[in-house]
Amino acid sequence: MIYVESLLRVLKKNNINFFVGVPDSVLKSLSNYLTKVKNHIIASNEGAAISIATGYHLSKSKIPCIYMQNSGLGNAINPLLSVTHKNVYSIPLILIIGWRGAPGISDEPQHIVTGKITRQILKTLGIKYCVIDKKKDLMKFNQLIKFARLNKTPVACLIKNKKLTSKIKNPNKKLNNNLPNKNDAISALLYTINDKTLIVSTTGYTSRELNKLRRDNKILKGKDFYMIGGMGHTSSVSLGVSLYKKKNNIICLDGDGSLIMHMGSLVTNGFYGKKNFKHILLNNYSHESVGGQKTNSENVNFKKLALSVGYKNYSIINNKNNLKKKLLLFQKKDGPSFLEIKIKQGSTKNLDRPKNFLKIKESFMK
Ligand SMILES: Cc1ncc(C[n+]2csc(CCOP(=O)(O)OP(=O)(O)O)c2C)c(N)n1
Repeated sequence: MIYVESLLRVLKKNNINFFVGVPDSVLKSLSNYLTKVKNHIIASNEGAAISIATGYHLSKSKIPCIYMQNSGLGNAINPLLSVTHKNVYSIPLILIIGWRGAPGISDEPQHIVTGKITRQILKTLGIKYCVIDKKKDLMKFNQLIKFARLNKTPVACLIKNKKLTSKIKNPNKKLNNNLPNKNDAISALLYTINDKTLIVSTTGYTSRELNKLRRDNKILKGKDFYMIGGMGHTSSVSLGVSLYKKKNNIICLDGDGSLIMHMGSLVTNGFYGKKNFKHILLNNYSHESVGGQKTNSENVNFKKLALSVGYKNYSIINNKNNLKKKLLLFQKKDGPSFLEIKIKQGSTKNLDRPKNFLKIKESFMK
């Protein structure tokens, strides 16, 4: 086990005290600890995190630290190759990467794909790395930081699942009991859709809740496509489906963290979306699936945002009353439509995960 406190001590010793990243379940104790730290930014996506860190280096001449899940390397690759690389601007960065799907550790198929090649990706990017499994690995990490400083280049450490912990416990969250939770909202939705409804649901607990509710209640109306990966791309997949399935209502079931990750997609949805495009945002102001860290969505006026990029209407649900009625009404409106449902945190315990992806895809396509 590694304590966040020990990891941060190594960084502090090297005069590193600026942090930016995207939350991840493997690094949950790190990002939760950092909420108490002054120089800490939660970025919309991992490419933005690398870029904010680059800007920090340009202004302070100091080395920043970036944290992310290995699936976020996909978002980070562009600035890592075309801006910070040794042969381009040569920017020293310290990456802390949560290693989902590390070989030998059981994980979900989508994580196993990325986990298997994570070291290869880093090698291809020319990024030296170490794996931190035990306390003594922190010495290697320390050496790498010195290498980054000397050679003005990004370096990384990989941390496997359940290896990082902290002495500080997370505070209990205050819940607004007037709001529905994710389960309330999704089950109400399932009782209002028709046979032709196609739901595309976002990464994390939303897809898992939807999958479980379908199974437990044997709801056969409509079909789902679970975005178990590709965080932030749910509305784009929905748009793609909606353009050529004009007789079906397409419901994009999004999260605030996911929507913000690739918010530019809203512009495309607003421009190209047709009557059947229905975007539902389950807004709990947090990355609940990976530990409840802030998404900063409380600063977003989704009404102004959606209407300004071409959505035809915006509706809001901010209490538990008449959920089904409101959801039915929303689905009757001609889109592209946007519905914000304010929800409280709190998901069903021990949620299992969608399995058999090929069957899910085939059933959706039928
Ligand atoms: C590119 C990428 N970065 C990070 C993650 C880790 N991750 C999985 S779910 C999730 C949180 C999603 O937040 P939100 O959309 O608000 O939904 P909630 O968890 O609150 O239901 C994160 C950060 C990921 N899967 N992919």
